[in-house]
Amino acid sequence: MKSLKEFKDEIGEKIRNSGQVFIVSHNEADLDAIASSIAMSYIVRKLGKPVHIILNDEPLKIEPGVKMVIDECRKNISLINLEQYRRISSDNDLLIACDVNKRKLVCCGEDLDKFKDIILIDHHRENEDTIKTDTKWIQTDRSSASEILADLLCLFQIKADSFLAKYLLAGIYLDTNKLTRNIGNNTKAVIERLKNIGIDLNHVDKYFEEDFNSAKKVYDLVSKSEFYNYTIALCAGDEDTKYLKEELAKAADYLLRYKVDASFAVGKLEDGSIAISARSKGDIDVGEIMGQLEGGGNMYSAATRLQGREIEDTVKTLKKIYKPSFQK
Ligand SMILES: [Mn+2]
Repeated sequence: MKSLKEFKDEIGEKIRNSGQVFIVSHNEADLDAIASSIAMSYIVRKLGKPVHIILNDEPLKIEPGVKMVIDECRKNISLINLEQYRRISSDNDLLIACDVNKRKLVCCGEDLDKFKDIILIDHHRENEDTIKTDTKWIQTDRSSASEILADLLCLFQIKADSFLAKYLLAGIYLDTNKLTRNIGNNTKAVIERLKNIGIDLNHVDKYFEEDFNSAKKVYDLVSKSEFYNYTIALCAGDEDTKYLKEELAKAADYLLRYKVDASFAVGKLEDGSIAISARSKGDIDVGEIMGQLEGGGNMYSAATRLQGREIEDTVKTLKKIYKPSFQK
């Protein structure tokens, strides 16, 4: 397997040889998505290339923490939507996908053939929908894309400024349930390095401030939880309540504080599809379970979204899938 240093050299060359560089992350960007994308844009800029982050989420639906980050850095970073990308695209464009590797999760999934080359940097497992490219760094034992980007910045000898350090720390906070799970030695080292930049940790917390009504929805959902086989917590919303994806993620995160190995939160999204957020302490592979339900992720954190189903039959299917073979 190649080293991160070799990967760094490889992408450095591809960036230098491209006309302009576009960075994309998964739809409905979260803090890890936006932080890793911004970090990548610092690298491209250092190599002297024009760089744009494509973010095609509906402005009103962007979650508050991500919106704060965007508002803070809008002056320094070019954020464009899909339509704007299509207007300026040319033959020698490079695409870098951060915190995502699946075609159906990026807004430019239909445009992938237009890029001369594509680079993937992610911490989610690959599957048959993974974007085809030879240039990828996918490390599922890393807490977050932000952690990987923090290491890449070092290799490119770029010192994060206090803004970028805050964003990366926020990305790591998000994907580790505020530093309570999925923290390896490398994660700890990265966190130390970022903290040493002298950032105000209270400000990182600000990105996580919750809207009361949303928090109440999360706790109401959590209160519906049932515990199965003593090791699994599952909560499911009713057919009439619409949740945001992050609300389901928060409910699943919350449930891990109990004596369980894994947790699932099932609920209906605004568009009528059913989403599941799954979390694990490491003994149950939730990435594999979500993989069987058209979704994905990794051992600790995974999710899916299903069309044309009801809550009840989704829960039934889910219960059939998590059986002891996943308990490693
Ligand atoms: Mn992530």
